Amino acid sequence: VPDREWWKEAVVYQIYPRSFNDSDGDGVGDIPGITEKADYLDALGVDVVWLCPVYESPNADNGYDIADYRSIASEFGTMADWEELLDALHARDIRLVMDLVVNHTSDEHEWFEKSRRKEEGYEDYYIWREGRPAEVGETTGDGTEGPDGEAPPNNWESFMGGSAWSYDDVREAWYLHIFDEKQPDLNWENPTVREEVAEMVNWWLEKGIDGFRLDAINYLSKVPDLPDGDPDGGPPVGLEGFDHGPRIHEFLRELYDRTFANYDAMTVAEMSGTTVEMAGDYLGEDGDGLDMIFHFQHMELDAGPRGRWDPEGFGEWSLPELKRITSRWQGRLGADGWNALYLGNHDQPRIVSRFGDDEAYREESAKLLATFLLTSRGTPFVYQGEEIGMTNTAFETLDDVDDPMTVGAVEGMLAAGVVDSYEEARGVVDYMSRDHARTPMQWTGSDGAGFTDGEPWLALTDNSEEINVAAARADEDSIWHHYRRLIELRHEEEVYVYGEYELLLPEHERLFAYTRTLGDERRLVVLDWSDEPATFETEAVDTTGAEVVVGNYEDAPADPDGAEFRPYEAVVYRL
Ligand code: TEU
Repeated sequence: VPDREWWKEAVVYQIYPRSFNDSDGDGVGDIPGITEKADYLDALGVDVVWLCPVYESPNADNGYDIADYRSIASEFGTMADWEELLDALHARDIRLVMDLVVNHTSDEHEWFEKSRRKEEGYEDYYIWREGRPAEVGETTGDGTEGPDGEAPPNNWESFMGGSAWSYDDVREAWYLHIFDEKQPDLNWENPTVREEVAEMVNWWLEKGIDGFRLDAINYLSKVPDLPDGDPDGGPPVGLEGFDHGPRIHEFLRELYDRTFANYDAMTVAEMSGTTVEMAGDYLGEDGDGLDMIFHFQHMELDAGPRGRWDPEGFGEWSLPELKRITSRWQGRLGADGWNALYLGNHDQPRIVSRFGDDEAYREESAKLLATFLLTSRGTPFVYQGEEIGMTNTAFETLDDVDDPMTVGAVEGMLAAGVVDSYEEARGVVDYMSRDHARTPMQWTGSDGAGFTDGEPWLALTDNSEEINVAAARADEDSIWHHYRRLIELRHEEEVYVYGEYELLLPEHERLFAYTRTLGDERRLVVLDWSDEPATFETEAVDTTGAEVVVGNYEDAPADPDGAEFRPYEAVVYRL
């Protein structure tokens, strides 16, 4: 058994506060709304809540553009409301993990206000540069119009589309923003910035929180001199200039030593572009002290050749490839290092629409995904709504989309002539938009889905009459109860947490099967991850005397060996 830690044994539930529960009828979820649902979280059995940003923000990116790290956005409530939430969760033995967004701030943060005015001590809080002379006919993209004849300092692009630079009229210089223009990147080369961040982190830890999820943290360190990126690189162009940059380990280790090292706090670092080979340098005492990483390899499986927003070639993925990716992480991180397990979050499509079948096999496939998530080795993260099998929605026009990344991607494709109309981009939007995960939580079948008495800030998915928490809790066979049972199982039996993982049938096109072993305890998980039957046959395990622990159909095959599994059937056996 690897070192026991509370966060290894925990199941985390992610809350996107805007869309969780609105207590005051303004159409926006809020903190008292979450507190009202503390018993709900307790009934589901989760151990930790990861709360997406609730800090003061102009909401250019729904709170990921922070104007004040130490205050609560008034639309979400007050600091007193937040303290009440913390108490309500702790009273139920549920811990609270906050979001740490320190690659950038809002342009409305006072640091930026001071920096753009070059106030003493703040000049270098952000990444300011002079423009370069524009070439004849050069287009510089949206939001980058500087003075005549001036182009941005380099060719880097933003994740939100267009140039990663905007011109600031006050300072008369360009600032870097790898996300929205209202999200200027902090200058981590500046030691004062690093001190300020550490102080803020400690301020929250002192308030009694239980950890942080570190947002986009792989981008902190930029290559000195900010050279032009490979025009065919990325997306976005310039990625190699700031992804896992030269001083990233130094910055993270320093932050750890100043903060997390002194608390019993869990950390999970969001890091796209991380391979399992890189993980060791970030994780644990031998690395930068981080506990877990959200890698993105399984999120990239179904993108088109030109990345996430490629309007062509998206949506296809292969099960053997998914097995290769997850098994690499399962195999490497266990005794040393630890996995963060997730299939969806607030930036990704709904998991049942993406990796399952949200029509004919919605119930079965949602339960299969739950089984996979909750019986793999690592700490599972359940995203709000996943536990009732919430689905993707549809975006008829670009006006129906709120997410700046989706909008930026479409506008970028229109500007570059990759598509000629929204219609041509709609396929990838309906498949990939971050807004799928952001539609309000469906609590009941009534108007407003029990989310709000007012007008929801983002349109509900049109299936809340059928898919909602009230209905799911009333039905013992529901997806919700399946999650609840699997979470309970993880709490009761250590083999699901600490057991060794072994993949079976790596090349099988339909079946995903693996064992978990701890001492004499052994479990076999068989998933038919397809809409057709499949026969399980392997020499690798002896299934004599196997007992069904949990399945998603009535009458699971008693002996899996040679048995035919039905579409999206998912069974856990005790061997
Ligand atoms: O997301 C960052 C993120 O997803 C990128 O690091 C990723 O590499 C890119 O989107 C490629 O698809 C986090 C938050 O989760 C997100 O909601 C924010 O918009 C973003 O950071 C900026 O704070």
